[in-house]
Amino acid sequence: MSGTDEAPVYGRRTFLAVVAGGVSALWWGPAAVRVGQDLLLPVAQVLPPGVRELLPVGGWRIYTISGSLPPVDRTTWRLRIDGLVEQPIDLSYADLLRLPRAEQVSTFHCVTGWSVQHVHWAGVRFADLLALARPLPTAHALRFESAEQPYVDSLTLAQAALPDAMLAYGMNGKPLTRPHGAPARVVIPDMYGYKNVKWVRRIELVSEPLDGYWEQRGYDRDAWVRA
Ligand SMILES: Nc1nc2c(c(=O)[nH]1)N[C@H]1C(S)=C(S)[C@@H](COP(=O)(O)O)O[C@H]1N2
Ligand SMILES: [Mo]
Repeated sequence: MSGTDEAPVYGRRTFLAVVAGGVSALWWGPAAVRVGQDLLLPVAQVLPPGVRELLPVGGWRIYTISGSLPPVDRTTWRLRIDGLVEQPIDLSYADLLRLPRAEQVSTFHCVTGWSVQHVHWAGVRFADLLALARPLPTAHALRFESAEQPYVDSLTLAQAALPDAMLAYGMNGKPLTRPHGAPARVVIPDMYGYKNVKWVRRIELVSEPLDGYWEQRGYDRDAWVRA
């Protein structure tokens, strides 16, 4: 089941629910819009243009599923890369910084309708990260596990190889902050925010992609940002 497949459900009834009480949750709440089930609705699809324009653009909203931020200690933090690999590894934060540094400026889109333009990210391309562990031929996807349980998501190896996908440890010239997922988070600007797992502590190589936290709640596994 996917949110878009169920488009009729997000008709007038949904719009009224959003307008009647959902808008403040949508702006400030961790789980965005709730309509009966736990669904983070694509607001652009739900709201008529006049209301859509009222949505804030240009500012981050900090999302958690637990309502609290995982503790961050860069001196003890480890990133585990395991699963279908020749060599499972544990990287320290210093190890991560020693890998080839990639930088990019990209736009971040949440499926609920807000975006942040010109975000400057610094981090490591997945190819450089995975080269250390050497994925087996049977590995076709990455499963990202957050320190915030049970938040997980996955990308195919091909998606992770996109030129602007990375594991980011820096944002706008500073180390990634705790609310944004320190020490490291997934960045994949071509997909909606929910694929951009924060507080990543484990990357498991798996044979096929699997449903992440929001996908188990109805969102598309391939979360390509609509033009
Ligand atoms: N661990 C974790 N990662 C997460 C989320 C979350 O709730 N927990 N929310 C996702 C969603 S829906 C979005 S839009 C972005 C928001 O990133 P930000 O909190 O840095 O603004 O984080 C994504 N990664
Ligand atoms: Mo989101």
